[in-house]
Amino acid sequence: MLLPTVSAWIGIGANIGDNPAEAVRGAITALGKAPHCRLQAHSALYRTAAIGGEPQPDYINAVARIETALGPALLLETLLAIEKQFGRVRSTPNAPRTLDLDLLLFSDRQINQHGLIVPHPRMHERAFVLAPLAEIDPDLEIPGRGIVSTLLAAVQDQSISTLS
Ligand code: PH2
Ligand code: MG
Ligand code: MG
Repeated sequence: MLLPTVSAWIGIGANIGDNPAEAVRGAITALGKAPHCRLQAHSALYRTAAIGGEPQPDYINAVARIETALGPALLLETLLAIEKQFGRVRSTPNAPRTLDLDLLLFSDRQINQHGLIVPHPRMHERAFVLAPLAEIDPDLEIPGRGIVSTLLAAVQDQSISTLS
């Protein structure tokens, strides 16, 4: 049976563990293999200074776009399950993590239910999200916030670089 699908954008981050870049690459692969999900596009990997929390190692960040037949709640469960596979232990907000998968955007929908807020409430001010997102979808509109490439121009002071 053919199910209706939408595009969803996932923010990927890791800054502790044996090899954070491998975790990010593994997460991109895992997203493409998840039930009712297909990988459409992904950015390069970026090295980014950690924002918030205790002093901690730089992050490796990337963004992926998937096509999914899941609703937002089931997609969020899928993301949490992949985080767990990669050894994620939940502690405090902004603590270092082996893998963080954030549901950034779900189609063009604005959602605020059961602890899930979409668009992600801080994505529009974070270069570690906007730069990889601009690589795959520069003209995308973040509902209520603006166009990705315009928002990226406003955060050029945040230091990030692509992984060589
Ligand atoms: N994630 C956070 C907090 N700070 N900083 C960077 N550079 N990259 C992240 O992915 C990140 C962060 C909370 O999830
Ligand atoms: Mg996060
Ligand atoms: Mg998260």
